[in-house]
Amino acid sequence: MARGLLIVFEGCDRSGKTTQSTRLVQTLNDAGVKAKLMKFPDRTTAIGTMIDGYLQQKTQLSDQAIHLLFSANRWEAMDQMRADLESGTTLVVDRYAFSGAAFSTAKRLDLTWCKAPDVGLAMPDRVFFLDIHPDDAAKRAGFGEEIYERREMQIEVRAKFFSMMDKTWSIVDALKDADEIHRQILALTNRALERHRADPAPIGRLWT
Ligand code: Z5A
Ligand code: MG
Repeated sequence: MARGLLIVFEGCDRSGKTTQSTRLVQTLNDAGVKAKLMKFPDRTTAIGTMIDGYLQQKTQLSDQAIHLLFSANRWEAMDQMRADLESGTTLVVDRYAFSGAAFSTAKRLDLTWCKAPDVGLAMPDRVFFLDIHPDDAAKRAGFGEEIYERREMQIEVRAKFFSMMDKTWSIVDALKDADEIHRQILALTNRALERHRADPAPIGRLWT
């Protein structure tokens, strides 16, 4: 049996990652493809509770400490993620290590330092970048509630994401209608699944 694919959604605040990752899992499951939705930060764990307090500006942490907590929050999920992938489940993940590097380097931490704790995580097979200008995102519900939801920060983060892209990334116009975005992402996902079935590759290791 082929392993599952690791599909990641990245993008700035309010770009539609949760909307689109949820829809993708639903459609894949409906089509008989075993798929599971995941999200980082996972605020339900002990580490995730600390991250949530920081994001909601209830607690303070140094830039380095919060960066390492975000990474630890991924590592605590990694054994289960690898087991799911190996057993044929496709994982659809709402934010991943690229968010870690983009947000922390936007705060002027060094890129090599930022990547180091995430080196060796399972490597995404596809990354969908939902692209929206922060001025458009600000018009959507809920913008501005958490610590990084400021225009200047989001503009900086968006540029950092662009600097990290490689051939596994697809840029998707997040201003389009949600149905149209879903169709585009589904087509790209189905193509990746077909290619993987024809020519399966082992799970890669991120940034190695
Ligand atoms: N962070 C970090 O610093 N380091 C890390 O390692 C990680 C994260 C993993 C919390 O992330 C913060 O953690 C985040 C980065 C940092 N800070 N910021 N910014 P999060 O994932 O919990 O939160 P978020 O991604 O920033 O926000 P969000 O609310 O989850 O946004 P979203 O998932 O991209 O969007 P959405 O909920 O699907 O949609 C937002 C609204 O727009 C909603 O009302 C939708 O109905 C609407 N929407 C969605 N699609 C459309 C379209 N196509 N047209 C019109 N309206 C739409
Ligand atoms: Mg979200």
